[in-house]
Amino acid sequence: MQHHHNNVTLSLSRATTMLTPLASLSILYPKHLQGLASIAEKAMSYQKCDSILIHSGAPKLSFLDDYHHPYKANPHFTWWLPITQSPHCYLLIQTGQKPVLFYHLADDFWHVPPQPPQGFWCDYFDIHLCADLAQVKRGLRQYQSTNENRAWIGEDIELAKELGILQANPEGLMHQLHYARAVKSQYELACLTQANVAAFAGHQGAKQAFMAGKSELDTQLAYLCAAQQDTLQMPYRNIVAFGHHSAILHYQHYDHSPQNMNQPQSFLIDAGASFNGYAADVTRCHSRGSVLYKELTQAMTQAQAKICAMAKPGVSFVDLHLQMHHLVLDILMDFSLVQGSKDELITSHISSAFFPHGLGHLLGLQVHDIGGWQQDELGTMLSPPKQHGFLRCTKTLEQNMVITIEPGLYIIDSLLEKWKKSGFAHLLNTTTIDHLRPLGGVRIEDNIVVAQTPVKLSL
Ligand SMILES: [Mn+2]
Repeated sequence: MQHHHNNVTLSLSRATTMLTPLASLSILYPKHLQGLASIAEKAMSYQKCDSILIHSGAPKLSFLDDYHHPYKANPHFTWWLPITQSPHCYLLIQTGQKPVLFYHLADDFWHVPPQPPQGFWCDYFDIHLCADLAQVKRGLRQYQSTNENRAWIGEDIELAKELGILQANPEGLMHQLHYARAVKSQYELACLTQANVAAFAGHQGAKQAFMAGKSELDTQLAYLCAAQQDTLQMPYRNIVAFGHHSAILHYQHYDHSPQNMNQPQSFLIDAGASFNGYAADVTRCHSRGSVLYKELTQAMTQAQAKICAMAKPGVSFVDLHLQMHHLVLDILMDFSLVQGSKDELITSHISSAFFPHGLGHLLGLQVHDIGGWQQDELGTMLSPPKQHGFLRCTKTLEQNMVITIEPGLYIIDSLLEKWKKSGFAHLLNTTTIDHLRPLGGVRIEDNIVVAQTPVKLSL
């Protein structure tokens, strides 16, 4: 097999200059808040409302149980405030007024009660401490804006009604806000950077554990230990996949059987971390004893880096996805996983059988940040091309959007079986495919800030 190992010169800057000390968050925050205020005012004037009440959310009970599902804060709430673990809070946003926080301080001897609010953000809010809904209702009456002209942002619509608010998550308002959320403030970039610092530590710990022969479960535990975050702080369930498991896109188990150190082994880890509600989402591949997997990982890493360097303002994410398919096809040919003329390989869309998911997505307060298909503030949606239905982002990139770039190449038998029935079976080289199968697949994922010189947040 002949592989390309030519060094690509990348105009991709490292995030090191952005590794802001935590103290600088307090310096960046006021400007972030100013930005949010003008976004909210514009959205309110569009919606013809004069205030928004944002609910933090609340944990949900398990069926027939007195145990709650893990609490996940409303991202619209954490957009304003770095409060991720205090449910039952309300945030009142009014045109031209200081934002008001109704902070839930319950008398609860079962749990560690939320602490009275403290931190760099406190000065920017009127804070009311509330033990129950009645106190929130009383508190709301002190403000000029009224329920008729108030919009609610939150999951619990019954609660909105109970508070007398009829406009729950109005579409026009939500479109405005979701469109704006794609472009990050400097404060948000600093939070995303910090999330990536924790994720990097985790990835290093996991790599060590894998190399030492630990199981998937022990490798996951090593990740958490090194990242110093617990499972509930993970923005999604980490994928820790050895061997053929790495070809299962959302592999959801942690096998506890130890590795056979006499066999070549591959390892795909898609694992993140969080900071102030912001998520890191990073995938790396490692291997022991397999030249094939190592070279495939190198080839995919180089191709992925080329695409990362193209994440500039004005570029269509769909184009990046399609360009990546060309690079995947080149790799498939280099590694003799496919055969036949390039023209026929292109027409057959064979790269989709090996790279069946999207190139990436918006990243922020949600791992898959909302609004990936949204083209304007009014909510015009653009679906991905028919062949590429799983693409989560069809936007034209703008300065300071944050995206993931995560191409993959896998041996997925169910897809190859379908392929064989398509009339293009002769394009597959089953010998090499059989060779790669036990090693699963490769995915490389980084977090990129869109800019003239794109910035890589993942380390
Ligand atoms: Mn991702």
